[in-house]
Amino acid sequence: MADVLRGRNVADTQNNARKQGQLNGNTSIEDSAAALKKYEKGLDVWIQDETLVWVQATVVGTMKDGRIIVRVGPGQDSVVWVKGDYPQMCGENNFVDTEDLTRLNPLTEPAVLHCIHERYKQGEYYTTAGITLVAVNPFSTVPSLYSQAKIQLYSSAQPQDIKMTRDLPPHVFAVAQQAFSNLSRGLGSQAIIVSGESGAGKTWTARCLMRYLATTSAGKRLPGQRTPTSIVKIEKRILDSNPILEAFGNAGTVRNHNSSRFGKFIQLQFNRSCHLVGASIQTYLLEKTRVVHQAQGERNYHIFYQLYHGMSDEERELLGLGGEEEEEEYQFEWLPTDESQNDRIDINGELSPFQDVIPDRTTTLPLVSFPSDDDWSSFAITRQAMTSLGIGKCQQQEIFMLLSAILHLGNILFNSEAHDDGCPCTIEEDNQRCQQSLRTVCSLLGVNEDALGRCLTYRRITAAPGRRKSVFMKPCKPAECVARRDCLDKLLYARLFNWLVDIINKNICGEQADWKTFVGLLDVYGFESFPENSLEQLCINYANEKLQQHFVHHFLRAHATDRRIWTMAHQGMPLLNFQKNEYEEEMIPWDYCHFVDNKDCLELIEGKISIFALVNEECRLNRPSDSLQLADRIHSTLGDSRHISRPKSIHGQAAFTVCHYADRVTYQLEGITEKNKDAVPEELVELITQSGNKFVSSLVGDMVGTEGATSKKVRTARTVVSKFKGSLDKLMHTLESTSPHYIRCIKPNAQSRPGVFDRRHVHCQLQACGVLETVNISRMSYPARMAYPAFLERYGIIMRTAADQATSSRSSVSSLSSLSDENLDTENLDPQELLRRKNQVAAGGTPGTPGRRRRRRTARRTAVGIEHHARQCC
Ligand code: AD9
Ligand code: MG
Repeated sequence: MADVLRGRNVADTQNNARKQGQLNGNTSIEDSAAALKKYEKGLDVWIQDETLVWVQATVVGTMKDGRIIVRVGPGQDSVVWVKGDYPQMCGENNFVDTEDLTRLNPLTEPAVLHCIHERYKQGEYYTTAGITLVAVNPFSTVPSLYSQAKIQLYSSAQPQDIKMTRDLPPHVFAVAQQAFSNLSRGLGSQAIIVSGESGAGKTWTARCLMRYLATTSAGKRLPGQRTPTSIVKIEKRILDSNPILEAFGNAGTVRNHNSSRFGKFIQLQFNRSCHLVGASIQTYLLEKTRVVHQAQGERNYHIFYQLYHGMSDEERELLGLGGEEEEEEYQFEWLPTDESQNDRIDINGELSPFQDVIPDRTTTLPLVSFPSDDDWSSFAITRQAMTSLGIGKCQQQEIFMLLSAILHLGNILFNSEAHDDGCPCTIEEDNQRCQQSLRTVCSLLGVNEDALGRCLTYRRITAAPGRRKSVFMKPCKPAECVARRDCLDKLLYARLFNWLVDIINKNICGEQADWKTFVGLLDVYGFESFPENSLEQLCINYANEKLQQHFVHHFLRAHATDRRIWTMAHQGMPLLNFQKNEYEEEMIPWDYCHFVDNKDCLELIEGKISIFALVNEECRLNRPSDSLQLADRIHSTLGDSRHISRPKSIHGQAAFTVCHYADRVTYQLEGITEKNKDAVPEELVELITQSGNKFVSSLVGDMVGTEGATSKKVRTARTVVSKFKGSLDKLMHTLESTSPHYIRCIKPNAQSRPGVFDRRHVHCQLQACGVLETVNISRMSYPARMAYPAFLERYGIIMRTAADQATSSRSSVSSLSSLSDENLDTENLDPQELLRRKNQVAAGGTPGTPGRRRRRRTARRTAVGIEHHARQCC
């Protein structure tokens, strides 16, 4: 390390200087003049733009008052006056060929955005960003991207030849291969963390990873040796878990026609010979509200539509689904006709309803998404997958009966007029569809009609005056009846989903003795910020904060060579402290790095005195919740944190704003306590337990005596945030034991159209998923290292004498630190030639050819650079 000097580019200096107030409006005239000196006429720069975020411009001149005049576009007359923020240098990057964003020179935010855009235009959807892979969703079928030949290309890289894997073009397979290679080289378990906003391609990517790892591990055998049948079987079962989980856990939303409404972590288990021998699946926070409420233009879970369209007439009769109606409308309240989904842009660019091709799941990777628009064929796939996973015909029938009962429950309505007349609320008697559904629900669930009616319309009150406990039933108001019905429905669906996950796990999980290591695939919801945010968004964004912290720690670990330094970072020390030490040791001039750990924000959400603690406390008090009071308590207790504030725009409303690493989000507190309690009335649990249908009663068997109990302790443990925090802590613990790999999925436009790249939309995502932060840290930590000869080769053109250029010693390079404008061999140069040379230096020579890239990589590993000084001079 002592021999190592590191270089970075001029844009960093500007950025940092600006952050320190040197280049803002308050700068001294001398500083400003010095800064302006760089903006020579003809220099290419990036300037900010409303729509395109950053656009390229050419400097026309500078003014005494610190303004810079630029021209946007080569043939354009328009002259823009740039005030305040200084433009950033363009350099001469070959964007399309830049496979790793950290190689951009200068490495700036506009260059990152532009590079991803240019590559997208050329059909290059994958780009590396340091230790992260950026994957842009093409929203169109690109068969060559996932062909068998591609799999072979990546899997042919021998595990030992880690360099070869790295030199292959960025791809999701490269990440999978890297993880698999690490596993084969005995480097322990691996994890691939896939993140991104809804519709960005996380689930698609996770499916590709699964398919690749399954195929590769099966192919890892001696020539002439056949893969054991047991391994082929387990691979098939593992892959078959996808259609089941997607049918029951995915739904059409306004953002994604196949949106996963739960998070999942799949551990692919490998034995000593690196054969896939099993898997286990952990799911998080299923959106159960969707069963009873779908926002405008959204659908219920796919399985309901599959059931409705996929069954034969006889089967439909048995389930009480009736004949398939010719009309557009479904006969169920909770099965909305998804008109907006029908108008969805097809992946081939034409307007058509759900026209994805069903993936050929036997031989190749899914080229387009599952489920298809054809619910009938999707249902066939789901059924076949169930069979493959050991869910027999009878059990499938029981599942379908339960699903039908859930649909019919939604048709049960309550008589509010009776309540207005002072009578107890009842199930509507005059409504034929309602009465028919009531009968069907009872027969499918195996419960008594009167008992169900009473459970839905009366609530049990337990009073304990003195020592004697008295129980009585109180009629419910119509709204309460509806809430009880919905609660029963959500309970049944969530329990069914968990049951399925358990069954899948039982059938795919390898014996503990058989597997040694695993590759974990994490597909969780990305950061969310809507006009209205509630408990769900708080949990989701909390999970993203956790993952961001994990990422930053891992990233720092990868960058910090000193164990002591890493420990400091791990303990939440701001980056600036430990990097300062490192750079001081090497006598490298230090600019403060403004990146800090997001520990404080996490402490605010999950700490001892935190938002979660206060929301839980509200549940524990078990009193009618008052969101305004809760808001006051949150602000008075936690107001000192710089990560929380009162929302400015929402006057008099119970809300708080959290400043997350990605964005500021305002959360509404209305209804949050009820959501957090997620209480299920005991009477409903008892009703289901007493069901004559064993399958149905078994679903809630474990709830009796625990969830039904009312002791203080149990109530606290059951809250949604406590459960979520618990499962997330476990996940983080597992991730800590692995070597992580990161894939950030990017949605190029909100309309899910192929060929449309909305720069503002992409820029927001790059910010939210931390890509820009990653690039920033890379930049802050001096990623460029050059060998002395390479350094001289590159910067020699600006040195004064030929003798200087010929020397390749360290001292010659060090002498560049005293380089200034006067040393430059400018006098004899034509101004055009000088500008060309400067642009060449800024662009890092002639990038692009693989051979050259490889050479540079080698040079970086061995040696040194101090581009910093040279660049300052140019
Ligand atoms: V959500 O948070 O679950 O709502 P995801 O999982 O990020 O979301 P998903 O993987 O479902 O998004 O991708 C959305 C759609 O984009 C898919 O259904 C495909 O139609 C499309 N997609 C995604 N990735 C690719 C790809 N690499 N090639 C082609 C793709 N199409
Ligand atoms: Mg998904």
